[in-house]
Amino acid sequence: MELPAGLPDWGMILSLAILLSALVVLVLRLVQHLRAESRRRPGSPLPPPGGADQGSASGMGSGLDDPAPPGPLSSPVPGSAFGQLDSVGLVGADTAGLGEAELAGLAGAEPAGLTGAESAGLTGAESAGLAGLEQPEAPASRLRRLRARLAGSKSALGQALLVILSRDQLSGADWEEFEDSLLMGDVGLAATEEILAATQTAMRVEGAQADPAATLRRVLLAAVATKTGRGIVSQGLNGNPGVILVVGVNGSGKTTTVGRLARLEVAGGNTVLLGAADTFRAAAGEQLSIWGERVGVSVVRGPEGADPASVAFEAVAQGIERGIDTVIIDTAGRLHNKANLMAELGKIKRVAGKRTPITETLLVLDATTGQNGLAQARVFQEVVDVTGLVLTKLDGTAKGGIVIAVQKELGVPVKLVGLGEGPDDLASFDPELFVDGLLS
Ligand SMILES: Nc1nc2c(ncn2[C@@H]2O[C@H](COP(=O)(O)OP(=O)(O)O)[C@@H](O)[C@H]2O)c(=O)[nH]1
Ligand SMILES: [Mg+2]
Repeated sequence: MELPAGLPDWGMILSLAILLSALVVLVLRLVQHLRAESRRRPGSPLPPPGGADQGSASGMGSGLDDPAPPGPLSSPVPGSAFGQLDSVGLVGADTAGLGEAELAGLAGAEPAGLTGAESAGLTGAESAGLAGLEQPEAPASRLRRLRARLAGSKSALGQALLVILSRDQLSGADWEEFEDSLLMGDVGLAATEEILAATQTAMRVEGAQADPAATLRRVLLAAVATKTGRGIVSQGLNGNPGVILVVGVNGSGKTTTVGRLARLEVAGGNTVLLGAADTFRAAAGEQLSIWGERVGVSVVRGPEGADPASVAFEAVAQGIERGIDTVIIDTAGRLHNKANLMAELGKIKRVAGKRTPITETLLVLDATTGQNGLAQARVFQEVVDVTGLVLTKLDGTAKGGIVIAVQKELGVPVKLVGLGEGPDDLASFDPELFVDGLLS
């Protein structure tokens, strides 16, 4: 009688099965390990050169060294890879689901042994583009450059004040002229009265020994001082990203500021994600994507006409899931009427702050619009709780007084200033540098 043909085979099949399951366990372990690694990587980029504290306190204060490349490379996906998220009407579960799916795709790609740009999910052409990433100017170097520019610009306001104060005997007419100069320099009524009174007192006390330039410097510095700090809060708590909401009227320089701020953060060693919540013009999202692409920063966009609040929500959700340091949200600046603005911005702020608090609401003001800009600023301050001001186009005005007026009016510090058209012409506002610039 023949042995049943299956018998010796069973032994072999058993050993094979044991061998196979051992292999499967080994492979699973390996994949698990690689996934853990891949998750850790986007979440914890190289520490900012200046230390986390410095980095969070102020964009300018951090990273005095050359910007390291972690920003671009640890930004998990390039702008184009998820640039056109369909965010219409997505809130809550839907939006979160989208992020997870994307993440899963990412995690799956890494264990395949890809490195660097490839592991971030880049295609060939895109990784070629990475090589051409711009290195944003380091904070210390741009401060030096901006100081030179500010000092070089002849200030009508400062010069006018100095000329008057240098006269021998100051008459009532001279003081009136002094007052008029301040008003014409956009200093605003309240601050003008204070500066006038303080200067008169100082000149009286110092008498013949008075040094007009030194006195004026002291008085102006006091007028520019604010109680609250000027650092940008760009990091969140509990490992969540800092969320910066950027608001202001059309043309004030919001999108430019978002792009420049992204560069500043990247230069400080932070990872950044941008949210294009100006969905009214397709060009607005495109403009932001170009800023992002130049420094390897991703942009979350929605189709034209999408609900801006859901784009903002999605950007924050993506920021949390990807372990990004700072999410910066650009908004539209339609100022048809206050009720409209209030409804729209209020909603964006509420929805964007659902997952993690908004750490900074920056109001962007065009310095060349003078008192007009001030009126707009008041409306925005009523609608959203502004935590800092960005004065753009200071290079375009000789009336630096707007800095003093707007701070006094809103009780909020000027945190950043735009001093030119270049991509890195944005710097922390430095009161001493500013006053010296006025008086030089
Ligand atoms: N000279 C100068 N131009 C600026 C500055 N900031 C922004 N701009 C210009 O202002 C215009 C409007 O800027 P944009 O960011 O599109 O304004 P938005 O409508 O508020 O987003 C653009 O042409 C910018 O180049 C600045 O600091 N100086
Ligand atoms: Mg814009």
